[in-house]
Amino acid sequence: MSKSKQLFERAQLSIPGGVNSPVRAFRSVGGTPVFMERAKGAYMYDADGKRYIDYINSWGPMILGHAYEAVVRAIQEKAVFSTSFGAPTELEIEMAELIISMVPNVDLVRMVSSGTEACMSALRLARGYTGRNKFIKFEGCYHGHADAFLVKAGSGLATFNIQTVPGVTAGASMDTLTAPYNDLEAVAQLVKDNPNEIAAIIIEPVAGNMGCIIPQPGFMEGLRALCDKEGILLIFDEVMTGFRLAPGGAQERLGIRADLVTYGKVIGGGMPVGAFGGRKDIMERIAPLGNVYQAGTLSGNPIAMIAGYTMLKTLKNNPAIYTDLDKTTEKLHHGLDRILKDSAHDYVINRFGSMISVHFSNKPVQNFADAASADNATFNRFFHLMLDRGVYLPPSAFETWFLSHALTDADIEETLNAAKESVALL
Ligand code: KE4
Repeated sequence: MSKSKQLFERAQLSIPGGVNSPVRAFRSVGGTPVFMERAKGAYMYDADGKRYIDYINSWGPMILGHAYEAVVRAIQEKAVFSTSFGAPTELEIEMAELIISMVPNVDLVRMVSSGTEACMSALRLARGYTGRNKFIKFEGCYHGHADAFLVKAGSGLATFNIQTVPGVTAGASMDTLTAPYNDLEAVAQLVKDNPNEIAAIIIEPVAGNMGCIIPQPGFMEGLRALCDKEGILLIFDEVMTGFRLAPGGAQERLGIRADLVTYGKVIGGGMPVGAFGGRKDIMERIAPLGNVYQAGTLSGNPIAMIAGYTMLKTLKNNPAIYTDLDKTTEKLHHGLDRILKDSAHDYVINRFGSMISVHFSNKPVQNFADAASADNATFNRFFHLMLDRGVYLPPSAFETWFLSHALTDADIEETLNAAKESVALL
């Protein structure tokens, strides 16, 4: 029996489902989750010592590859001066100033400890600022597990087909309105049906929780115009796209300015960090300046800050990382395209920057319904065939693949060889 199998059996005796986050449990793809022991660069090594080329990268954070020297060293050096003060530090100012220097339209930023906290806080702020209760999210988008967002959400809820979440009360979700991604008309109708009641529209500007779903031309611009016209705040959930698509994230790549932006993943360099920020007049409503309360014991703690600061500084000082990442992802895309084109399978590959996903679908995948109607059983088989060949993909068709700057041409070649063998066996 593999060490992962043994560990998974033992884990289930003390942790619900044996994992600390549902998407890790391989529930939709089947089989035993691989227990990892260490990682370096583009590779992870499981408890049996088997090597995998990593296309999850901790669901986004490890954009520079695992155990990036400068980040590890910075954490080691900082840890000896205490891991948390619960008091303000200069490093938090430096982190905030660095973020503001990299992203458009953020005058003030507040650090938190996860993407969930960032999105939850941004929604509360939008409601407090506008005095309105309702908000619009999109089917298949995932903004963390705060109650109001667990309506037609993506990521693990789509993977496990969880339509309603026990414990989320009608009161908590009654103000959540939903529309299909890329459907501007549906959004306009919701706005028309709820005059002066909608505080915010929150969106993943490039979606990654139903596979990678790309905004169609005019969609984001339409949302921006609608928000301007109706006094609604546009919130970009850049937990995945922030600092991954460009130093300025999706706002930079798409050329659209959101009113509030949330961050996570890359911003912490692998440590628990989230953040939300935006226009001064909005952010000034956050306590202690304003009365929209938000707080956190470990918000801005020195270890998380130095990890995130070191990663963001590296990204800011080496913009070629982004062009490299785009090129590597393009190589992967074109290689997979060549392999799948020669196969009997219908497929669609969606790619934006270093986010990519493969859908076994005979039509474009532009929203959640398209992603859900793809042949995801074939994806699940593809996942295991690739895993057997040492390629670690997200264990769900409702996730995007994340590439790291540590991937070499040889790694891409090895991945494509594994894909060639896997597709032939589908
Ligand atoms: P966290 O609370 O997991 O740090 O962030 C929540 C979140 C918010 N917004 C977006 C766009 C996100 O993708 C996420 C988290 N993403 C999932 C992967 N699809 C995290 C993996 C997990 O749940 O274990």
